[in-house]
Amino acid sequence: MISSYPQYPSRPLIAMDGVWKFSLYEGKFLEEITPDFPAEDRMCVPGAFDATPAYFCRRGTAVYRKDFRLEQFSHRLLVRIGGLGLRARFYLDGIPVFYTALPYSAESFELTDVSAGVHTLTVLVDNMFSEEHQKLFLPGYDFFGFGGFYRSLEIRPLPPRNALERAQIRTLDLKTGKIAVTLIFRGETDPEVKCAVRFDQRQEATEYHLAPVNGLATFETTVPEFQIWSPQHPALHTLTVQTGQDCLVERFGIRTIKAEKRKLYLNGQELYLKGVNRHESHPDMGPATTLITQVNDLQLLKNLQVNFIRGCHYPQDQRFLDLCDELGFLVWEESLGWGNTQEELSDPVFMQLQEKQTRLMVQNSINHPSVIFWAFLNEFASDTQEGYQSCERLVKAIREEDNTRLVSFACCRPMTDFCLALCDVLCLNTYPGWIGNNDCDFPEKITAAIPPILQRWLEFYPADMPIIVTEMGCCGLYGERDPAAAQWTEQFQAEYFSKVIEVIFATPEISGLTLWQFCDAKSFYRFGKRTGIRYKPLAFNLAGIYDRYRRPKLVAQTVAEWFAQK
Ligand code: ADA
Repeated sequence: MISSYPQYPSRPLIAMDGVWKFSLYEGKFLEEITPDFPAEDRMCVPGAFDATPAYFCRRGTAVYRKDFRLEQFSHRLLVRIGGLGLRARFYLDGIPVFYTALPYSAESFELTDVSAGVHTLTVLVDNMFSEEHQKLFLPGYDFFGFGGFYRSLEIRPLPPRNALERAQIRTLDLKTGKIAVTLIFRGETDPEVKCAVRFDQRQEATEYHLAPVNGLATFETTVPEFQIWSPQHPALHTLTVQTGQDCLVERFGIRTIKAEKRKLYLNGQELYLKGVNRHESHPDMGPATTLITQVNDLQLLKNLQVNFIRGCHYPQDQRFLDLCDELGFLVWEESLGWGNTQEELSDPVFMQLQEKQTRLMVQNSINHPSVIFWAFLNEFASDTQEGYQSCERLVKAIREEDNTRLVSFACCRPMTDFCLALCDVLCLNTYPGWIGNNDCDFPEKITAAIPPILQRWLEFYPADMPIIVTEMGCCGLYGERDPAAAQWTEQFQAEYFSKVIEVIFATPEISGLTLWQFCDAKSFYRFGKRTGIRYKPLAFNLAGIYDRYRRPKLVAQTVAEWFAQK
C-alpha cells in the first residue's frame, strides 16, 4: 500500500484514498442494494462511517462511489484492499468484480481489460450483523463491529506476465545472514524468468534465471553486511527484485524466535515479554486510525517500557507492523475471533472463513521481523472436541504458510483446555478477583491468590512449553480518583496492576505478561455475547492503561515503573 511494504515502484498508483460519494441505506443488507443506488453524501476512505457524527453507530449498507481515470488501456489492474468491515461487494462500471466477508483482512483482486477513460468504482459496504452473511464478526464481541474502509484502497496496473506478487524471506542462519527467498508471481509466468536481486541501497545485483512452478520460485542467498534485528537494534534490510517489466521491494529483518522447555529465545537469547494488548480503536476514527495515532500510541508504549504488543483480536494494519519493525516492538498477530463456542466452531462456513483469513494474515505479514507469534480465535471453546478440531486445522494451516514463528492462542480455560498442547507456547488469560474466578477478595487477598493459580497451571501443563499470561488487568475510570481506592477508580486499578505484575514477575517459570489493555476501546452498545450490559459501561472496555483519548490513568506510571525494573 502507499505507505507500507511491499512496494511496487514501477507500477503507477491510482490513488483511491480520499473523499468518496456516499449514502447509507439503513437496516438494509448488501443483497438488497444495487450499484446504481444514489450516493449523495460524502465520506472519507479510509474511514469508518459509523464513527462519524452523521452515521454514528448506524447499521446498514453504504454505497461508496468514486471515479478514476485511465490514460491508456490496461490488461490488468490490481485493486488492493488494506482492510474493511464488515463485508463488501465491488463493482466496476456497474459489473460485480469482487466480494469479501473477511473483516480487517488485506486482500486484492484484478480488473481485466479496462479501457482508457473514466471508470466508476462502486463499493457496497455492509456492517449488518447476520448469522447468514457475516460469520466472522459476531454481535456482542467485546469490541465494536465498524462499517467502512478501515485502511487504504489502491489500484495499480500489473504487467501482463511475470507480475511479482511477494517475496517471502526467511532467516536460515544468524551467523552468516543466509536467507531463503520464495518469489510469488501473480498470474501467468514465462518458463524462465530473469530477475535481478539487490539488497538495501546497493547498485550491484545478482541475476537469477528462475523457473517458477505454480507461480513460485525459491532461492537461497546471504545478505551482504547484514545486521541482526532485535528490539534493542531493529536493523532492517530491503530486497529489491527487478524483472523486465516489474519491480518489487520487500523489507525484512534477520532474526529467529524459538520456544524451548519453559523459555523463549530471540536470536538465541532468553526473552521475557513485557506486553500490553492493543485494539486498533479511537473514538473519532474507530479502527481507521491515522498514522499519527499509530505513531503516538507507539510513543506511549515506549514510555510504558513495553517490548511486546498483542494485536487483539484481528489482523493488524501493515503500516502499524512496519512501524513496529522500525521501532523494535515484538508483536503477536491473531486472526479475528472472540470467545467462539462449540456451535460456531462446528459451522463449516465459519471454519472455512477462519482458515482463509488466518492464511491471508500470515501471507500478508510474513516479512515483519516484529511479528513473533501467529495466533487465532481468542478464548474459543478449547475444552471441546469441536475446539480441538478447529485448533488442529488452524495450527496446520499456519505452519504450512510459515514455520518460523510461534503459534498459539489465548486461552481462558486453563484447567480444562486440551488444545494448547497443539501449540508452541501456553498462553493463558486470567483475571483473578476481576472476571470469573472471584476466588479472592480484592485487593487484600490478591497477592496470595495468584500463586496457587500459577502453581496449578505449572502442574497441569507439560514442562516442555513456555507459559505467558496473555491477559490480566481490570478497569479504572479515567478521572475518578478516590482516597480509599474504591472499585473502578484509578487508584483501584493501579493497585490491582501493581499486585499482579509483582506476582507474575516473581514467578520464574512464566516467560511474559501481556496486560489487558493499552487504552479504553469501544465495545458493544446494548448487550454482549457473553457478558451483560453492566460489564461495558458507556459501551467501552474501560481496562485501558490510557483512556480512549490516550490520557494516562494512574496505572500508566505503575506499569512504567514495574516494566522498567524487569
Ligand atoms: C476477555 C477477552 C478480552 C476482553 C476481556 C474483558 O478475556 O479476551 O477481549 O473482552 O475479557 O475485559 O472482558
